[in-house]
Amino acid sequence: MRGGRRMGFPENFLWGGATAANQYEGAYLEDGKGLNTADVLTNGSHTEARKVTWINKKTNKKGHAPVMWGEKFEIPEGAIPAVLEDEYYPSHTATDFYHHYKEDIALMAKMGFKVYRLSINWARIFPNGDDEHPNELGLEFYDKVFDELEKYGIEPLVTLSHYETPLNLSVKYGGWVNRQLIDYFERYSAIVIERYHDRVKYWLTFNEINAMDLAPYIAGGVLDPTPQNRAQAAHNQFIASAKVVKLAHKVDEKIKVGQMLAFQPLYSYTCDPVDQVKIMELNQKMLFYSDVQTGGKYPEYRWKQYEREGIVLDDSPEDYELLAKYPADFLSFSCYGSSVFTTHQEEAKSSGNLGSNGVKNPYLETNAWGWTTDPECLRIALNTLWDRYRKPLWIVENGIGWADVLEDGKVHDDYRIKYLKANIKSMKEAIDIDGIDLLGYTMWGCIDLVSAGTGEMRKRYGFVYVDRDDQGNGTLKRTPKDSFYWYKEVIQNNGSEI
Ligand code: BGP
Repeated sequence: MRGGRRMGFPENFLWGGATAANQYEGAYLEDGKGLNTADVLTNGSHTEARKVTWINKKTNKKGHAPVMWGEKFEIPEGAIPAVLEDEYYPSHTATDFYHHYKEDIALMAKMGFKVYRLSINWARIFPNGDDEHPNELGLEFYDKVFDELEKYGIEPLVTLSHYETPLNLSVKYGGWVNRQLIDYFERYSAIVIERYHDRVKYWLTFNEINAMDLAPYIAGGVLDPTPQNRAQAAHNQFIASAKVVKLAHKVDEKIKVGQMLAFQPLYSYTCDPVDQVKIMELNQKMLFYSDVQTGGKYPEYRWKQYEREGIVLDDSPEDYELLAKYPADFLSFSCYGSSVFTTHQEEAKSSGNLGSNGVKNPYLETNAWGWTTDPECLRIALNTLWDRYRKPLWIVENGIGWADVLEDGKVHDDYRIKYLKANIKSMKEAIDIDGIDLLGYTMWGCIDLVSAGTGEMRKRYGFVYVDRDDQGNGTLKRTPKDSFYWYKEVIQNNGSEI
């Protein structure tokens, strides 16, 4: 007998928030931590890209290279990414979770979090990535974090690498393009999974693995991001992921290892079939990553692309056996809004719908960084992924960046509440109308942290305001925003009043 009247979020639905070590912890060299790739990224702005700083040790020449678009990323020969004096690096202090973890976790508990997504900073555990032994002080920090979470009954969801390749692996090996990184990642993962498996059931391997297309340095420390190298780096991360699934299941069969994909619905500006085909191809570009990591197999369209472009992978038959045998247990993703595409740029321009961020959607509002609030995007994302893989899904990032203002000890972020209401309603529909198996929802940047894309502090996502500005000034004092109290109620009534 099927049917009945069970509507709304499942009883054990995992409500919570998400952060990343490099954007939140600070303490960038404390207790033996090494540098990771994010530690040499400068502060940008929404008009100027973030840059990686470099130095040529022989000539002592220093400089900056933009990092977002692979093709433009250029570091002169002989130079290596490095920390420069007289340069401000937002991740070095971030919002200092390292020294505020007790206070912050207490705030999460106050909101009623069931889950907290955090990343382990790989370079805290293996400062150079290829060290012989792990750094015990780094491991002890996460012992304390998990103790604190346990105290409040908050389930951790741990990302093994959230744009956090140890810098040495980038400088010495060229980043993920080198197959040796598979072994180093496996060793690191084994150490933390063995140590924490009793307390951490849910793991993710690489944050937004498809960022390899857009930002190969950020995604994998790749210093020479040719199409060939990006394809190889992605392949190496797939193999590393499969190896981690294998080892995690061996350590503890209760463990679930998920994939993490950056998902964005893409709409056509026109009804020209040419635009629809282009969008289909752009979607293939994004879903290739989940076809392999969650689906367990390279899709034909990708092999055809490699044939056309003359890309040849350094691989082996065992690689493909591993991929097929150890796909991700669940598929998690980030989704902030949607975007629009057309080949008819002139048409969009003449109707006033072409902006600096590309084609604008006249039906949607945007924030100061041009990101849309799309009340349907989560339902669309969830259906697309569910239809394709039929594996449990998890929204691990969603939220709105805003230059919040603290006035008289308060932040009135009604725009954030409005955004979240629309998005939570959309995921509720995916459960109620479409019957999708959704494990949880972790709002991005639940306590203010540094922006990954721009390095700004000004672009805030949190339920909690942190007193810190773009020059690194501020007391780091934490102040709950209006959305803090609102989210607390959402969790309390399990989303039933959205
Ligand atoms: C995702 C990243 C996060 C995060 C978020 C918001 O791509 O996984 O690390 O920061 O986007 O982006 P931004 O910080 O650029 O506003």
